Amino acid sequence: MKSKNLFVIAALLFAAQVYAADVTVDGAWARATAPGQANGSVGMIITSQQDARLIAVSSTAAASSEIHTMTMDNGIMKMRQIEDLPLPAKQAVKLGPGGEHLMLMGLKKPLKEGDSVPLTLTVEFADKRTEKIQTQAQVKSLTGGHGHQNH
Ligand SMILES: [Cu+2]
Repeated sequence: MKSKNLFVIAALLFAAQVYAADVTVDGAWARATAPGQANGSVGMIITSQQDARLIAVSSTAAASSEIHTMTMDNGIMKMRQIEDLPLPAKQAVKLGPGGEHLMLMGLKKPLKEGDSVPLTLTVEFADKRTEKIQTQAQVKSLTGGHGHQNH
């Protein structure tokens, strides 16, 4: 009886790993913030093996997290929240400055180079099944310490 239970657990773990491989997140990073800066932006590369959408993001480092896109408005780049982000099958979707990105709203403390920020992404597949993916964003300073941060 005991070994049968173990087998069931092993089978469940195996199934969980198969699902987890549906979506991979690579190179998640967050931009270091200046003191007093309330929000931080996050980039990464998401690859889903089947058609899916990123529908939510959360982080314990911020009061709330949003999916953003950049649009041109009278020649000025503006950020706008979007409800979801399509993840076409087997396509690497790159998030980062200048395009779609994730936004940490209401940071609990400034993001410092070398820190890592925990993130939970929620992805919904075409069959309505959802999956949560945990990742850590490495905080990087893109400006070489000059502090030109206009995000
Ligand atoms: Cu943004």
